[in-house]
Amino acid sequence: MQRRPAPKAKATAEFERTNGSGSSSSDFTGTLPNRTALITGALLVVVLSGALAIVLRDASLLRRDLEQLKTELYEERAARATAEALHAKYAAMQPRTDNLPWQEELQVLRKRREVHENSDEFVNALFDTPTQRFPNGANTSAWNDFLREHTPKAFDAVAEEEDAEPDQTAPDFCRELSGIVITEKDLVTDGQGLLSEEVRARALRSLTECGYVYLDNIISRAKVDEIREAYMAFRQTDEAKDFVYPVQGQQRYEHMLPFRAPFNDSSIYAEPRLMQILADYFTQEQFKMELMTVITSQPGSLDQRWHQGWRYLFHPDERLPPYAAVVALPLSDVTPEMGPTEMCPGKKLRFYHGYRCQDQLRVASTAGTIAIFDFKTLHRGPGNAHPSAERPMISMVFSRMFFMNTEAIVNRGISLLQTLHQRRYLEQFTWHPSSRDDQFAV
Ligand SMILES: O=C(O)CCC(=O)C(=O)O
Repeated sequence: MQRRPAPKAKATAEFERTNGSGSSSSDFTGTLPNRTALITGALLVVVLSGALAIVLRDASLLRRDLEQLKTELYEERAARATAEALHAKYAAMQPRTDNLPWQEELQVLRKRREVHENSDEFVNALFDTPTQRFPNGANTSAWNDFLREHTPKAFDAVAEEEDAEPDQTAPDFCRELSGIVITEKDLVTDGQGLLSEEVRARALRSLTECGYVYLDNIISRAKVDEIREAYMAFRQTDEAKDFVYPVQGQQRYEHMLPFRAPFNDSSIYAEPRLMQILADYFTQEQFKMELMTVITSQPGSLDQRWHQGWRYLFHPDERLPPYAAVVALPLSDVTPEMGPTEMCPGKKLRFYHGYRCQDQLRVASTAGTIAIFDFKTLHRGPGNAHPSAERPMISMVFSRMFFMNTEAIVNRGISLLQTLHQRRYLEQFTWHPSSRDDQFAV
């Protein structure tokens, strides 16, 4: 019986022939397609592996790009959501009020001055004394008269007496309540809402010569209570973080107030009697509210450094008419131990950098009483020694239109939102023209 080779043995025999160990050439020719197939297969494997590697690499790059795009999209959406939220807040802000009555009055005076300064009478007078006038010279006598009238007389005395002791420059009435407080009775107005000439003159004298004046209970207690409660609630909110304003000293904090009720109530920032006194102080020129914040000194806070609102505009010895003033309105009764703002009488004449006041004045007051002090007045917030009561106080800076504390806006971490609110407050103090001609009048 013949034995048939097992298939596996045949495959072995064919393999041997293919490798040259067999005897017949016809066998060799018969194995060629298998060899090509193998080479082709190998090549195919190489090509496919290469292609696969490229595909995998591209896929990985695409995945990376996709992740990056997702991140960018996420960031873009987050930025847009923030911008939309800010915009919604801005859009929800109340619009400006129309021109307030006292602005109209100032505008009438301004127009009258313009007409006068464009008149032949005025222009001719300029050339009456050719040697002293443009283009040959300058006559500053009118300016000197203006300075004499609107800056303290004591300034002259200090300048003339080299050894003069600065503390002696403030007149005695600057330390007496009767000299520096305009009482509730004095604050009663006539039928047209005007203070008496005598009261205005007294307020002006105190501001000019002492550097401060107090308006007793000028804002109602009910209004003060409303603002205080709204402020206490506001400062607990997340939104309040955007309104934090830097303040000197520990255990004090300060917030700007958003332009919305009840904070933007014009019966506070544009109280008509306050506006009259400020207009007198700013020589009937246009002015605005530059900043409105609440400064709170907590129990246990310490004295601030003595300081001024601003050091000087051009030169430490400059003599300037008033250009800015602070209006402080505590939102509670303030006892002496709670630290009412301390003033240094008469220290508005020069810029006493690093000066320490020996002669300070501390006026306790009831809620609703306002203190006005010149921006140059040396002052400080004393520590609050009360065991439990905070002393929150609205602080408003009023200034002539040209003055803007841009450093405070740009460098003190003021958010865009705050500046937008600030702008809304500024708008209230700008006379709004209704015609193109008025818009471009210079
Ligand atoms: O807190 C005060 O009484 C005055 C605060 C003050 O003058 C300031 O922070 O600049």
